[in-house]
Amino acid sequence: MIVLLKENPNAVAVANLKQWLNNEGITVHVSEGERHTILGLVGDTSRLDMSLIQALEIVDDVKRIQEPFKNANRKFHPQDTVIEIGGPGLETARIGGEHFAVIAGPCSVETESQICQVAEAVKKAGATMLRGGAFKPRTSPYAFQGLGAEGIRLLKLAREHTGLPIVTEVMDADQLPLFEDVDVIQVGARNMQNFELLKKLGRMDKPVLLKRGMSATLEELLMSAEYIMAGGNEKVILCERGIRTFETKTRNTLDLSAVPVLKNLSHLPVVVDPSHATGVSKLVAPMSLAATAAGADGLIIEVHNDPERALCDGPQSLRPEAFAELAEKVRGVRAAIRAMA
Ligand SMILES: [Mn+2]
Repeated sequence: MIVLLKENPNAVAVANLKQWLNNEGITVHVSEGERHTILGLVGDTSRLDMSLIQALEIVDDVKRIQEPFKNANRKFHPQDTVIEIGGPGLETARIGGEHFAVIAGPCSVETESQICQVAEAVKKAGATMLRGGAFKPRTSPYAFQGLGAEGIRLLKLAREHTGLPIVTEVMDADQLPLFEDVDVIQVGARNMQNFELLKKLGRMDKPVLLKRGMSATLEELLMSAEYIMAGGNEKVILCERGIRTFETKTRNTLDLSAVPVLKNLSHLPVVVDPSHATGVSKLVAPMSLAATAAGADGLIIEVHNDPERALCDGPQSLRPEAFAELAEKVRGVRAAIRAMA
């Protein structure tokens, strides 16, 4: 971090600032120019509040050289993080590094036969985890809100049948006791900056799939990951799910450049959600293949056995047959990329 001081700053105030920084464990290098003095801050500046320094009378400008996130930063952890999901009696799913995860299932859990049928079908097609919403954050309060605790019970039943680890979304910290036995807890786009929830997840020993908020920058997404990691939980999976732009032909705009940008900045695995990004089932396959080629560590795809009658997100859901075809092509893209490496 670099602090540019105003001309002729008050010497006592400068000394106080240097003393305060030293107390924070920061070494200060001073370089005096003809008119301006620059302080170079060396050490872990991720815990410093830039705005506090900026607000000082003697300070003209503050610039960060290093990103404000530390735990999620690749600079301090060059190797890709590999997260292992599953446990006794379950298939082991790995994500990150060489491991690619395919997470598939319906937008919401509706009935026992629905979730079990979809689970069997996606497993057969090569999915490594089962997704399904029990608590649904819907835009309208009059839309189907999910089965709640019963939905989680049905997901566990489908897990028992197939051995697939389950991924489902928490909407409120009060619901967390119900998620004790869930394999991956999803934080939805609307909750990406629910910092109290993130802090609680940080104290759990459980993988978290963190979705990017619809108008969040990548740095904000990484800062939210940092909230979880700062509490000691390092098992964070980042998810690009489309951002809000002026385009209306797709539900959101899939920001594919997020994949290489995040992978450069962070060691955490990155998955892409082409279903919510596009909102159109026909666009799911091409964007899944593009995301795979762009270096994603996994995909999360909505699959429904009867999309016309789905209670949520039918228009963007793939039928099991289409999903199986896509899963095969994804393996093809991965093989082609490995062959080029
Ligand atoms: Mn959905």
